[in-house]
Amino acid sequence: MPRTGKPFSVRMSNAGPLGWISDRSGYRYQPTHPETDDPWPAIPPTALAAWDALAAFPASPEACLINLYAPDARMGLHQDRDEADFSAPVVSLSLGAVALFRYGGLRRSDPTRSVRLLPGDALVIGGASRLIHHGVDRLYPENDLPTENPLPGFLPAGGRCNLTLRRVSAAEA
Ligand SMILES: O=C(O)CCC(=O)C(=O)O
Ligand SMILES: [Mn+2]
Repeated sequence: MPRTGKPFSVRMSNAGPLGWISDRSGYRYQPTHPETDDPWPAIPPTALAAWDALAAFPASPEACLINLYAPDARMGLHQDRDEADFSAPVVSLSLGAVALFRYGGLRRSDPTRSVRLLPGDALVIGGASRLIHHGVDRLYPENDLPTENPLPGFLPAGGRCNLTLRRVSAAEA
């Protein structure tokens, strides 16, 4: 986390030309992994296909943030605003355990609602809602959905993986 250097409860990595990273000095997008300096791997074709089907945006995503939730991980209320172009949506894809997703308005103090995100759900955060506050309050690791672990060896039992596809730079005029 910026300033404190404390770890997030969610583990993160990226795919695509740019990846979102956070460290003591703040949040930013960069083309390489901060520890290995290697480029991020390519965005998986299935994720690109989801973007093409759902984003209604003429350019490809530049970043795919990979969030890995242990059963007790959560993500505090925040806005996705480190991107230069808010005309593109954020497309979010959920795998693994059910999550309680909270979303509100453009102001942090706006009232919020919650919805359960199931494995296979896609959520588009765009248009007038592109900058809404949102977060994940909890997982339901013992949910009774008849799903197998989609990422055995990678996703812990009862864990969740969320991918967010994003445009980072402003589209060329
Ligand atoms: O895990 C989720 O559903 C939300 C992830 C998120 O808001 C983010 O990565 O910015
Ligand atoms: Mn977010």
